[in-house]
Amino acid sequence: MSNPQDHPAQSAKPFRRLLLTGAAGNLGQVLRQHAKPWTAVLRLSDLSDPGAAQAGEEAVVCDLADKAAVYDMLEGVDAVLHFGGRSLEAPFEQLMHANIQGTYNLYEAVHKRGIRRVIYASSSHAVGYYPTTERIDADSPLRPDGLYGLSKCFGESLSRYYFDRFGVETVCLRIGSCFPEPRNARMLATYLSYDDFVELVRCALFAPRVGHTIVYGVSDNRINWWDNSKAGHLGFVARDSADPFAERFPFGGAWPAADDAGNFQGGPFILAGPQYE
Ligand code: NAI
Ligand code: 15L
Repeated sequence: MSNPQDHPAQSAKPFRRLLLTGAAGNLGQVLRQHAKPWTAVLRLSDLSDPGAAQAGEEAVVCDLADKAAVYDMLEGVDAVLHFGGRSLEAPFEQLMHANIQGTYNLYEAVHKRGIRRVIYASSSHAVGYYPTTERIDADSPLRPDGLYGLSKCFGESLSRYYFDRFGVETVCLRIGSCFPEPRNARMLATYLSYDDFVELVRCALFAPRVGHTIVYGVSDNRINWWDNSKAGHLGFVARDSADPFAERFPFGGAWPAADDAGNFQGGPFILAGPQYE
C-alpha cells in the first residue's frame, strides 16, 4: 500500500487517505465519482472487484468478515466511508457475515489503527416499524422492520459504544431511498437524491465535531416523516425534492387495511422479513 507522501501533488487535499467500503455498489460508485477532491488517495474496497484504480485511487478486494484482512486494509487510513455490506433483507447468516461481523471487524480495526471518524451507512429500516402517521427524530427508540433493519441497529449501537468507550466519532446516515429518481409512492417521503446524498456525506466528513450523530438521509420532500433538527451541527441542507415526481404516483383511492405494510415507514421491507407459519 502506498504512502501519502507518494502523492505530493495531491497533498493539499484535506485527507491523506479515505477508505470507501462498498465501492462496487450503487452508492459506492456515486461516492467514487465525487470524493476525489476530499482526499489525496481514495482506497476503494469491496467483496467484488471495484474495477481498476485510477489516479489517486487504490483498490482492495476484501471480505469485511475477514478480520485480519480488514485490519490490513485500514493501514494508513484517516477516515472511513462505510457503505459495504448487505443492502436488503436477507437470511440472518448473510446479514451476520457482512453487516454484523463485518461492521464489528471494521470498528475494531478503526480503533486499533487510531482512526478518528467513520461515516456509517445505516438505513431508515432501523426504524421502519414506525407508522407513516408518526414523525420521528434521532432520539426515537429503534424499531427495526426486519433482520436487515436489525443489523443496522447493531451498527448504530456498535458505533455508539466505540464513541463512548474509545472516542471514535461516527455519523450514522439513516438513508431513505437513494436512487436517481423516486420509484414508488413511498419514495415521495423517503427519496434522497444523489446530489443531496453526496452533500450529506461531505457534511458528515467535514463537520469539526460530530461525536455520535444520527441523521436521516432524505431530500427536502413535502411528505416528511423524519426530523433532522438534532443533526443541525452537520450543516446539511437538502436541495432536491421528490415533489416534482409526485404526479407519477397518484393516490388511487385505495385505503390500506389497518395492518397493511403501506401504513409503516419501512413499507415492503416489513413483509420481506422472516416468514412464519
Ligand atoms: P449495494 O448492494 O449496491 O452495495 C453494497 C456493496 O457491499 C456491494 O458492492 C457488495 O459487493 C458489498 N458487500 C456485500 N457484502 C460484503 C462483504 N461481506 N464484504 C465486503 N463488501 C461486501 O448497496 P447500496 O445501495 O450501494 O448501499 C450502500 C449502503 O447504504 C448499504 O450499507 C446499504 O444498506 C445502505 N443503504 C442504502 C440505501 C439506498 O437507498 N441505496 C438506503 C439505506 C441504506
Ligand atoms: C434500503 O435500506 C436499501 O439499501 C435500499 O436498496 C432501498 O431499498 C431503501 O432501503 C428503501 O427503503 O427504499
